[in-house]
Amino acid sequence: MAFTTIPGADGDHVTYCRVCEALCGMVATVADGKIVKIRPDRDNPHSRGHICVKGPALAEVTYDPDRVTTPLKRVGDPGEFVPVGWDEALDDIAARLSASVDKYGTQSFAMNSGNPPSMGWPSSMGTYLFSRAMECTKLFTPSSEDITSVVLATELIFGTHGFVFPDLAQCDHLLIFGSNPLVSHGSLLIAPRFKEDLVEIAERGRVIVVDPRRSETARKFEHVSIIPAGDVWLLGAMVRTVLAEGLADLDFIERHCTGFAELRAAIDWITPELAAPRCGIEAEEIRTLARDFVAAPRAAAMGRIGICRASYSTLTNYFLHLLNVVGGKFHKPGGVGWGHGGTATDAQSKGPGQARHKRHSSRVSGQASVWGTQSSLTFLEEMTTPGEGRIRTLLTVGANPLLSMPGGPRLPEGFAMLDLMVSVDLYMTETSRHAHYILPATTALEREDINQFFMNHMVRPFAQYAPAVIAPTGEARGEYEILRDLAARMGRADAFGNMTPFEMADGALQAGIEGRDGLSLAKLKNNPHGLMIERGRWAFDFEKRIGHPDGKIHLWDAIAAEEVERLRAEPAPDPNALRLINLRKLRSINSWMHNVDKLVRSDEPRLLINPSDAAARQIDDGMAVRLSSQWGAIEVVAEVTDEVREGCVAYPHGWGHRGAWRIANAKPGANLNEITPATPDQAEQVSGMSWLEGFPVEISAA
Ligand SMILES: Nc1nc2c(c(=O)[nH]1)N[C@H]1C(S)=C(S)[C@@H](COP(=O)(O)OP(=O)(O)OC[C@H]3O[C@@H](n4cnc5c(=O)[nH]c(N)nc54)[C@H](O)[C@@H]3O)O[C@H]1N2
Ligand SMILES: Nc1nc2c(c(=O)[nH]1)N[C@H]1C(S)=C(S)[C@@H](COP(=O)(O)OP(=O)(O)OC[C@H]3O[C@@H](n4cnc5c(=O)[nH]c(N)nc54)[C@H](O)[C@@H]3O)O[C@H]1N2
Ligand code: SF4
Ligand SMILES: [Mo]
Repeated sequence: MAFTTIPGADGDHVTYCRVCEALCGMVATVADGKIVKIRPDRDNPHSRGHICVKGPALAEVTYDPDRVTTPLKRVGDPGEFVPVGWDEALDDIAARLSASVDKYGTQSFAMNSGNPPSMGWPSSMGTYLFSRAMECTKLFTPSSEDITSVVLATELIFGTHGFVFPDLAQCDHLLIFGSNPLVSHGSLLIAPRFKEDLVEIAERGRVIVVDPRRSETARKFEHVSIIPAGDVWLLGAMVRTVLAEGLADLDFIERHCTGFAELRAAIDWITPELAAPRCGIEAEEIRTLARDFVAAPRAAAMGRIGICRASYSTLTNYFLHLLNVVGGKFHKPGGVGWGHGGTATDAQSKGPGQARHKRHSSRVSGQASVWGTQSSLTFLEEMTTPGEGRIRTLLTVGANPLLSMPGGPRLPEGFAMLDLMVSVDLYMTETSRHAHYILPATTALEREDINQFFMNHMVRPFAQYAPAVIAPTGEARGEYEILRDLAARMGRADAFGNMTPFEMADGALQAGIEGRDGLSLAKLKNNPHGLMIERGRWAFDFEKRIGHPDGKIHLWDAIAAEEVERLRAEPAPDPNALRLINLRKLRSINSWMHNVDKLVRSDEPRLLINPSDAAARQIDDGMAVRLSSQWGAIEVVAEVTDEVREGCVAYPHGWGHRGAWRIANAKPGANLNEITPATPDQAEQVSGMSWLEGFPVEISAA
């Protein structure tokens, strides 16, 4: 089959999706200059014909009549804009931003970059380099609702935050804590055919899913139901069982670890009997889970956001790593470990103190930045509290914090105080409608890209370059182009250097792993469906990847010790409390695809509630209910189902639209972040992580 690489030319174009981390291969058919069809790319050796409903829907987003396709300047209240030319917009922004930063210092400038731009290479490089150009010290990202706790826990143990993930290809006993890959398609580990991998693991052995909800993944495999946020107890007691029953891999520990005796002494009190009522799993079952895990020769334990956003999420992730390490599953086939050798990205992540880096504490609450990004819970206070360093200018790039951040609905109080707010986005969203300028970005189908940034956390490494399928709609431009131009107009383009993002990527590809991959940009361009890369995942010397100066894995650490003491003082949970957990659906991605009719037509956000909790509150299926917490109240529709356990309710975020979206605004549903804990004192203090799983809520008939 012949393909064309000329943007907008009629015929078939090979590309890949950038909606989620699976990066599935797709083929887009263009006729009369327009995308008329998107189908899975069966010749993509990585995703091998897998896509989900959201990939093709990128075409609907691209041609959405509600999309912003020309720079907009605000002329009145939020939402009142007129079109302007690029030069006029960029010149005015550059002049105002420069004047403000000259007067108030770079600490008065903040950036908020969101999830979609991080899925692409030029878009993420553009955002990163602009933050460097501006010497930005106030960077807000979704990290504190997503990964900071993993980053910190990984660094405490390994001295590097290079992500550790399971070897799905060879594992035959997989424990999954708080992830639903059948819907999310995975995160911090890339396997577009995740479901197939799990099915094969289950055929060889077992897949066990620990989740308060009988999720799509839990339904298909073995489900262990847990009290929301109970994982710290379960994992602590599992590690303790491994130690107390003499199951630890002493040989590995002797050679590669420090802190074994301290760990043993410090967690001996976390007995399965103590943990059982706190996680809702019988003591004997906890022991069995631990014993079976250690006994399986090729076993791995993985976790994701379900265990990353509770009040002990750093310690939870710490225990998860410990389970793999002391259980003898680290850096071996079928176990867990780093990706395939070292890359430039790894070199940057190596070295203790990177993640813990508390360079930029909030000048108001003192909450520290972790991994270079601020806790979202400090965003509002940094805009509204007077004094030196108050945020006066703000750039958002592909972020919608009004819907995606705890306390988001209150952000307009801060936005109203800004001298300048600029949003680079596809839409006039709940957030960007408050900006002084909206600068229209291209969609993934309108820009060339390369996936090299993701290669190192692929279960099977794979490289692909894709040209743009079509030329940008209207006057839309890529993030890299926009931000480089803006920096140049401010005389700050030095940070962008002389190389294009693709020249940089080419250099990294050619360097490969010790020059062994034999890749280059030219080679990828000649292989449009992408290339699998042969690298022995366990062939490299993992000790070289450990960042601690002593070259050892640290089983014990001062921060972990403090967190264990804090846990010890934790009062027993209120058995009558109703706790909320978050929900992701296949047809939805965070807040931004709800304007695609074919995705949302049959999808409405519902509050899942167990029949016994519903009966106790006289709530029927389909009833409008008031869902409230200490931080706010929203009205939602209940769905009575035993999919969630007693004492647990689930609702998705990213709804309650009030932007300039005709379809999304008309959908029912409320903004979950109206009721999530929203002040800095509610963050997990060591990591700044928001408390999104397992916080107490009340429900009554509306
Ligand atoms: N369709 C779709 N795919 C997506 C996204 C999306 O919005 N829609 N978002 C993307 C993004 S940004 C990310 S970060 C990834 C996330 O990828 P995942 O981490 O796989 O996210 P979820 O699908 O939300 O799965 C989390 C699971 O944790 C469970 N859980 C909640 N609380 C707890 C708890 O206290 N303990 C335990 N053990 N489990 C708990 C939930 O019930 C849920 O089943 O998904 C990505 N993929
Ligand atoms: N309560 C609660 N809150 C959560 C979560 C949760 O589970 N529960 N999940 C958290 C997680 S894991 C994440 S990652 C965040 C997501 O948080 P955000 O990234 O802030 O939110 P998104 O909904 O992904 O919004 C992305 C914005 O980017 C725009 N956009 C889409 N594509 C592009 C593009 O190619 N270029 C540009 N410039 N803009 C684009 C969209 O129009 C939208 O305005 O939400 C977090 N918030
Ligand atoms: S799973 Fe769906 S959203 Fe994710 S990359 Fe593949 S097609 Fe895109
Ligand atoms: Mo995320």
